[in-house]
Amino acid sequence: METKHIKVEYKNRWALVKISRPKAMNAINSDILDELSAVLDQLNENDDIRAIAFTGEGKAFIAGADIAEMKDMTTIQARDFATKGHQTFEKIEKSLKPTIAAVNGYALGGGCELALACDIRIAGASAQFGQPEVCLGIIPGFGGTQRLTKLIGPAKAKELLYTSKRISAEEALEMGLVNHVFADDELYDELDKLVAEIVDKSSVILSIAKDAVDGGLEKEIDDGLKYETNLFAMCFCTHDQTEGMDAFLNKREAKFSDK
Ligand code: CO8
Repeated sequence: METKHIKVEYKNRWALVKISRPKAMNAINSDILDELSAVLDQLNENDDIRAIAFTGEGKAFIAGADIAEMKDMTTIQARDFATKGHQTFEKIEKSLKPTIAAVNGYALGGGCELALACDIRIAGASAQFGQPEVCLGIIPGFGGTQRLTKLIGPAKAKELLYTSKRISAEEALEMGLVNHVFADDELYDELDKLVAEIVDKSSVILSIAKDAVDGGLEKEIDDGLKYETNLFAMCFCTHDQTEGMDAFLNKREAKFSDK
């Protein structure tokens, strides 16, 4: 599929999705959402791709949704735009593959929200995060009020929303918004290293682990533990459980077949 603003780099068993509209700081418009959605469908169905990472072209990760496109929206158009954003970001959140945001610059509004839909976030030292929507007379519409709150708690999320302030990568690290901060020129090497540690595992077992964590977030602890128990038991109907344990006991490298 031809895409104008989404570039996909195929790496060794994983894909790097680059949002590429640098003249507008990679601001997300409807066309970008359509392209991203189609690219995610392809990657999610591709068995050779075992993890998906996201980054931005130039000095921004994504500086938010396109303000010029939103300015004159009707209520219905705004609802449709937000719904399209949710449907697209859910393809990231609910992907069976691990997802990683490599935040290389501004991750504001919808950009921060795209990073929040990923499993893991890493950032370059000069990256900046924020939810500046109230300055524009709106609130986050691509999941920011929900996912940010779950990740860093309601008090910190509200402070970011109410003040609209931009925070540094180091502050984001302290808040638990990102997993790691690296020097800007080391971000992609560190991404390579991180993904390499993930893609050599069994993709079927990784998807079960992701399901256990995400499914448990919605549950009380007792129900969450039952959910984990069932998923744990399900691992024992996979070939990769037999292979992983046999490899350990015979002191050899496991060769997972994703079955
Ligand atoms: N939308 C449209 N254009 C943008 C955006 C954006 N979000 N961000 C930057 N641009 C454009 C600028 O207008 C400018 O265009 P031009 O060259 O034609 O004048 C170009 O990108 C370069 O930007 P700047 O000159 O401003 O570059 P600076 O380096 O001075 O500043 C910033 C970079 C700090 C990133 C600054 O551009 C900025 O503050 N951008 C806006 C950030 C923002 O408010 N983001 C939140 C947007 S709202 C949102 O994301 C809501 C999501 C949910 C929507 C739900 C649907 C209803």
